[in-house]
Amino acid sequence: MDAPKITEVVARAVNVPLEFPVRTSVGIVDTAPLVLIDMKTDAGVTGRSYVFTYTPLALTATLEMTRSLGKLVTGMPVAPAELDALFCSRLRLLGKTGLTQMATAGLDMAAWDAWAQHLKQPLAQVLGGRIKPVPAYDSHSMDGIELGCKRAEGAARAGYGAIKTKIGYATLEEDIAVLRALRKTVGPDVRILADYNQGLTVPEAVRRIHVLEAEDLGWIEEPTIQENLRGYAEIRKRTRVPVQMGENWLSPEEMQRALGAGACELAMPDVMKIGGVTGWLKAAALAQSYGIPMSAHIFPEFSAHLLLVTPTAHYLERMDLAGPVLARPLNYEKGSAVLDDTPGVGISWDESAVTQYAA
Ligand code: SMN
Ligand code: MG
Repeated sequence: MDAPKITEVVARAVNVPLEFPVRTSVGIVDTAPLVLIDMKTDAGVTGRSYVFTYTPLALTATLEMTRSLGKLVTGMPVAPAELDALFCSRLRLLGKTGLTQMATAGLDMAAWDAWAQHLKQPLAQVLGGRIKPVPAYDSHSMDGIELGCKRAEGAARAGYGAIKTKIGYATLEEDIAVLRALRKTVGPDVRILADYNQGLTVPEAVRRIHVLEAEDLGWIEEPTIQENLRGYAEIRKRTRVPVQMGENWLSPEEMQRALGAGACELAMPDVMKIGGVTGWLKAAALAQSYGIPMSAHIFPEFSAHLLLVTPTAHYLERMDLAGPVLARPLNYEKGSAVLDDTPGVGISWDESAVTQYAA
């Protein structure tokens, strides 16, 4: 079966409101700046994906990078491996990282979606998996006690087996107060995960995590600056809460360096930053070879499919960034993402919302 040809790539910028701002110890994400990608083909299918730029400051540049690379691949077959080879060669001198990595990943995801639609199968099935529920944790923010407990209560009632909160308050005492209030709300059977978003120095991370060993946490995420692999190994040596990281790895090679340095017990690549579906598959093989449980960072629509073919699959992160512009937001039941037999990934846009939130 010949691969369809890419006839046009349409990229549009939106800035989507968030039900809850993503408050972290190092900054707040108030809205979701997204580049929406439609990869049209001559087989009547259109691959769709989105890229999240974290700040509106990066939205225009990422949009234009996506459009330029979209023009480059127009006319090529929807063959993700060939597109990846072209991106790697054409971006060798500049570096396939940062915004160029995000733009190429968006195009990679759209290509995989188009290919799976063309095969009339869900993406997970094209990759050799079977459709089944994908366990998720409900991801919250640095919400303080009142809102934090309200969100935690809702998540427990909805059947989530785990929740994530963001900590790194001014004092360790405040971290502990929030964590204990959450524990009181959800009871002993719901896992509590904590995310420092790189906010601590290594000595402060060792000090705080040492005390948090008594709080029965599922993981401590990004305790310090994620490039400091030696620092992560130091924290792991001196504390006993599983260290989680990976959302900021900008390639499978970066992941390999972190795992090789013994930086973390757990991994959570981001399907955009790691290089799309193509990058994710390489990351999944790395996690397997190191025996590391692998979760996904945001992008739940693609990540749900990818975790079904990840040998050491751990958790999907439920954090809805694109929901307001999706015609059909991802479905969750009893704390798991529930996919159906829709071909591809099932992303399509609510065009009136896209117009409303156009950036
Ligand atoms: C996070 C930070 C910024 C935007 C989205 C998500 C966070 C996470 O680090 O792990 O959810
Ligand atoms: Mg995080």
